Amino acid sequence: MSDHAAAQKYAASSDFIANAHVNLAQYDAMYAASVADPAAFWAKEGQRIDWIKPYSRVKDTTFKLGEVSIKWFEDGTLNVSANCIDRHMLTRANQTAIIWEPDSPETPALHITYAQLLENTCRMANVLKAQGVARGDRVVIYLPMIPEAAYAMLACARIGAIHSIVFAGFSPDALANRINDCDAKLVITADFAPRGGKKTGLKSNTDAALLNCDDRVKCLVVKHTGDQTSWVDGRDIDVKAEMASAKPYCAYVEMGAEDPLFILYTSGSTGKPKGVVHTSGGYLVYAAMTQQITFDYHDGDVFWCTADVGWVTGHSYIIYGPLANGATTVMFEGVPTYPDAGRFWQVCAKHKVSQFYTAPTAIRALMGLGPDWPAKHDLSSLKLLGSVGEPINPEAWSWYNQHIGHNRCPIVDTFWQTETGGHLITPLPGAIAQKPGSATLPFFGVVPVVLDPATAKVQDAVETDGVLCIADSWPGQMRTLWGDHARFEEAYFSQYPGYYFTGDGCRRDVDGYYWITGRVDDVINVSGHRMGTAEVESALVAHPKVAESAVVGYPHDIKGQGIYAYVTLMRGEEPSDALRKELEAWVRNEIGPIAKPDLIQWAPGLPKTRSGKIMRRILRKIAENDFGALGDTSTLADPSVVDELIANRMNKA
Ligand code: 6R9
Repeated sequence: MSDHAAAQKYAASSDFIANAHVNLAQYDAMYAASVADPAAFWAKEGQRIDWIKPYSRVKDTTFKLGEVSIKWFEDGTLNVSANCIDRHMLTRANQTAIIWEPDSPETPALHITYAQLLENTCRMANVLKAQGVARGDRVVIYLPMIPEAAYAMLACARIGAIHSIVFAGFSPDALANRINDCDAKLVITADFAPRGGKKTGLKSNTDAALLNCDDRVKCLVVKHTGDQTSWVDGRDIDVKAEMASAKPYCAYVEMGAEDPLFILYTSGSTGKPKGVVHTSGGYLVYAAMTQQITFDYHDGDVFWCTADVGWVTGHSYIIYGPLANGATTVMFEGVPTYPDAGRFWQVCAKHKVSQFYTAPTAIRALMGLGPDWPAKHDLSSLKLLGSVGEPINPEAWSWYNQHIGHNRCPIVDTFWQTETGGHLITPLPGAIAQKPGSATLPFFGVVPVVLDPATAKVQDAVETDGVLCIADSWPGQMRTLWGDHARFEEAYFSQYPGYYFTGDGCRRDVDGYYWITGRVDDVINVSGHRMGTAEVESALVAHPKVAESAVVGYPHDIKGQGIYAYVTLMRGEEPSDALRKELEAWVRNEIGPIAKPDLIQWAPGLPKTRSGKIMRRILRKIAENDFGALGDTSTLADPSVVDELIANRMNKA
């Protein structure tokens, strides 16, 4: 197996460290304090945001099965919208809050100041109020990456309504399920969503969804492209027109720290999606703190998180974290390869982006198109790079480091989840040297433990592997599943009583660094050897002809599980038996004979969610030659790749 401890360490430059919010000595001291006395630590950090009524009770949490309850800053009151906007008005009214970069580079970008953000949010809030939306009501947001998405989120927070964003790439069925599950009063959508030069009809999708929802659900429509859509009088409302005539100010509502801020559905592997609930106070403190410290954000920096707001990463690191800190945050409507494969880098240069945060899948895709694209653009404004969503393989890390960061930007590999609200395990760039592929060490207040999956015993040795659990609560943690607290306890606290179970496997190396090996159900057992599929994938993509790969297990007569690898080749490479042999030998060389794939299928495309996660559940089914019931495929970016993979499956036995 690869030698993690010996992996090369990369530290930030001494200049970077000198200016960083947190250096190593500070990290050590603050981390120790955060776990020795969490209430005292967070009592102080809670002051990062403005409270209407101060809290006196900081932490009231238990992971005890049957009684799981998580409350932070419980008796404090605040308004999240006021924290993200109003409190900056004295000092930053004319500073840009949001830079909106449209799908087409021909369309001018918008620079939305904090003063404009306040006015537009208030107008939107008044439109919602006029439609009868009140504190505690649910509002579903089904919008492209446009400024109205930010206004809608902050308008809900302002009046105490609970938003639930549904990816603009989701199907009418997925939308209807979510509207019904949270019993939303209203859905906010747009006529069309332009992405990569193509337009998706969001309004027509919403029309289809609403056929399966209560007749009372209202529909606010942002006329974004201006193309014609159908219109249901009495139900559909032109938001822009209503905003224009609405009052430009709306008072914010005093909310309890534990009042829900949003529900975000995650694509649970089976059954109906889980409505993850985040509340107001703890979530905002944690999003703000991690945005500032993990990315070492300073006043004047321009922060760009490329996620969609329909993903938790967009919630915490496009909207709530940056705006709570008074930052300038970039919101990008488009895709990395439109109009060409240099778009990300062109946008970085155009807006002088300081911190750039994206997913390994995007990096691998762009890596496959070659280093000439980034080389065309001035990337000298970049100070730090980030990665999120899955383990980043060392080759992608190196490419990112060399061709984007020019070997001078720390890379923060941030491990976290929809459920965790913000980063759990991540290098702090001025404090912790990075090892490519490792999320390194825990954020403040986070107590990771590694358990043996069979015995549930805590692994005390520093160097170990097992399942990753968290021993105590942190303020950004989810509080429940919408309408189903029993399922919440069952899903996260029942496997390993007393702990929050992340669902991920990990290794801890001799330096105490954590290496996330992927979801536990992605661990395969080949002839008695436990192996993270990510490890085999990482070896495959290290081959110069391989662009991407996904590895799953399938039943194997002799080995228990065999290794089934789906491989996407670099553009211009042709599949052949010789190349198949070459890849087998390559993996054997990289990891060892035990990791040699038993079956390799050439995959022109892989089934991915809109957030870029490969849906291994589907690939497992195909590999098992059991593709009758693939389950919910509504969250796939391109469902047609599945048929192609089934047709050319390797395990027809
Ligand atoms: C933020 C987000 C969560 C799952 C998580 C894990 C994987 C995320 C990672 C990572 C390795 C990282 N994951 N970040 N694995 N290294 N830096 O992605 O939330 O969509 O809920 O996914 O993603 O498997 O459990 P979410």
